[in-house]
Amino acid sequence: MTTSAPARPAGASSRTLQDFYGIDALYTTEERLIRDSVREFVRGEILPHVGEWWLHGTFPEDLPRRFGELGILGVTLPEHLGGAGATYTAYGLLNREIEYGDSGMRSFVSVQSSLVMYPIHAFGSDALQRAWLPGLASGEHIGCFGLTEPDAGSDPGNLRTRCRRLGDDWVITGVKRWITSGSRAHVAIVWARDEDDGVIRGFVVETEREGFGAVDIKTKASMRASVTSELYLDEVAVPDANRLAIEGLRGPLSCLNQARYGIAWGVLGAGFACFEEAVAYVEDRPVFGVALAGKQLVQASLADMLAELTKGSLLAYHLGRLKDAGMDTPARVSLAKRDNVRAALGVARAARDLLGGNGITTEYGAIRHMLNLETVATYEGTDTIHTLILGREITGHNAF
Ligand code: TGC
Ligand code: FAD
Repeated sequence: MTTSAPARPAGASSRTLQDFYGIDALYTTEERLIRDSVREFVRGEILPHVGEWWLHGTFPEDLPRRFGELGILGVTLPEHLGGAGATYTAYGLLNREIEYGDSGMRSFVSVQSSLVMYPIHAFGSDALQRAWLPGLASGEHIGCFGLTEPDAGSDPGNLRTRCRRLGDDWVITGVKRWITSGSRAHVAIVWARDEDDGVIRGFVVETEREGFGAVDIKTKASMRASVTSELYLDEVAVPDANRLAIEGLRGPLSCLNQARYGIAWGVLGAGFACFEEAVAYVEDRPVFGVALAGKQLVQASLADMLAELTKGSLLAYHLGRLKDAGMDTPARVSLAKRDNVRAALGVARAARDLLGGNGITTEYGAIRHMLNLETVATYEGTDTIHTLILGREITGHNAF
């Protein structure tokens, strides 16, 4: 009698695990096409290099134009302004695919699309839209969004950057900190307080203007493949035509709704990348004479990861459809941003653990994603801020 080794058990495919509840069938053909083209780009052009970029703190300078060629910058905007007139669900899907590669790459897309193109489209004059949107869509121009300051982060209502009217111009002075793409930007959306009436106003500021400077923050242990800068504005004069037609904190906060929505999708990509890496690793890693995958506690960890990511995917999908129908409230967006970041961060930490010592190297993605997600949990409203937004929604009491 001959004996042969038992057939290796076949687990579910990564395609099945990424779509455990069959959401794929609910996307339109166009949404699937956008998703698949971004998926191919990320797997072919980003994943092979991103570990090195991250380790060396390098942002791939050709990426903005490559994203522009893919047609994904400002994808929800009308075609005549460089967009694709795509749904917000498509925008969510492409964020998820990009963040499967790296949160820093997704950050670039979020800022360009949600925090720069969105306010120019929503609050800018026709002339500002024509001047900036096509170049931002093609990646020829890069934008940044300056809200946070050294002493005003979670509480942007306390920002100190000031503006004053001088004839046909406005003169802006102040410091912005933690600004994604800051030193690469051709244009900055800057939020400042009017010295006369205390109103917060937004401006489209060309970064070549006299008095504008940007210095990169080099000591990051997170988001290392993304550019983060401090902006200095020293009596920068811009024409009144560059002022956005929105007043008060609701101006910048309405931009944040767009970006937070994208993040709620994006982090699922990072989570799935870590989950798939862990599933593959435990299959091949022997411990105590058997594959790690055969251990009950390991399976429990994987089951928790799948459950969290599947629930997050359902949340993102439904929020996408609500947004496409104009029914996304800020509190709904806060819940999805908060909980999907929590889910992705939990998965990344658990995956890193399952990889043992290998899990601390950038030869694997888990620790890179895990450290990036620490930033994602902080920016666009910290976990605490979103908890307090939900608390206010539930009780009516403002507990900030
Ligand atoms: P509050 O009194 O609540 O509101 C002031 C005015 O704003 C309106 N509003 C909103 N409007 C639109 N969307 C929202 N989500 C809004 N939330 C509030 C509100 O109706 C009111 O309007 P009006 O006309 O009555 O004056 O303001 P508050 O000072 O109590 O602050 C509220 C709080 C804490 C929720 C807000 O300040 C906040 O969200 N803080 C977090 C700050 C934040 O998220 N910063 C992000 C900076 S940008 C960034 O991180 C980019 S990362 C990019 C990347 O790389 O991906
Ligand atoms: P703080 O506001 O000082 O918060 C510190 C701690 O206090 C946090 O734990 C917070 O949750 C907690 N806290 C705050 N308020 C309360 C409260 N009421 N009760 C209990 N706890 C509270 N900003 C931009 O404008 N543009 C950008 O492009 C941008 N990109 C970024 C990129 C990176 C890599 C990073 C790290 C940040 C970026 N930010 C950007 C800034 C980001 O939005 C802020 O860091 C964030 O809003 C938190 O502000 P803070 O860092 O000042 O922290």
